[in-house]
Amino acid sequence: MKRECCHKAYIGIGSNLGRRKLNIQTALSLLTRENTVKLLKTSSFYETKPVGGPKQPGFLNAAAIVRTELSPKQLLSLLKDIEKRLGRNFNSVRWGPRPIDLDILFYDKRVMRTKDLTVPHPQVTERLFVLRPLAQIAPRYKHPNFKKTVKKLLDELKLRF
Ligand code: A4P
Ligand code: MG
Repeated sequence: MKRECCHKAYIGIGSNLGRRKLNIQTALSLLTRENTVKLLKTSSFYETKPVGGPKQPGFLNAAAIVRTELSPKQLLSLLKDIEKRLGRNFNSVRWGPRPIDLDILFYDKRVMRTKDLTVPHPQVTERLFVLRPLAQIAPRYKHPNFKKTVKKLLDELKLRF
């Protein structure tokens, strides 16, 4: 019998190099080619201005919800693998341009911090380019630290800009 699984992960997606829409679509199809990951929901693609880092092209941002049997660490390793396949240069400057960026925003209600992985993603509450697409697909998800929904975090962040 097929094992019913298990965890829900919320993925933040960004691209500002090359064929951005195609990069995101390819990343999503590579992600779900694994039978350990099932795509539940994908947001629209949002045109956004670069935040931080060097002068760089505009981004396309999106978010996705997946169901997975992978642990957070295994999922991160799969995301890094997909970034590598899409030509991401891991030696470039922090917050620099990239064909694809895949972040674990949330994983169930898990709160964790290791050398390589912090969940929830530490910048979630500060990034309109993350919260807008996420609020489209998971408005009622409650941030496990702040105890506020994604919709509320987005509304509060909008007031600061
Ligand atoms: N890492 C730790 N926690 C996580 C997590 N929850 N998910 C570690 C993914 N990775 C995590 O991350 C660097 C290392 O952080 C990883 O190797 C992993 O071990 P990264 O995603 O490769 O690097 P990054 O994207 O430069 O850093 P970070 O902190 O994810 O920053 P952001 O928030 O992704 O900022 N402007 C617009 N408009 N749109 C964007 O998408 N993105 C950035 C990058 C800057 N400006 C942008 C955008
Ligand atoms: Mg990132």
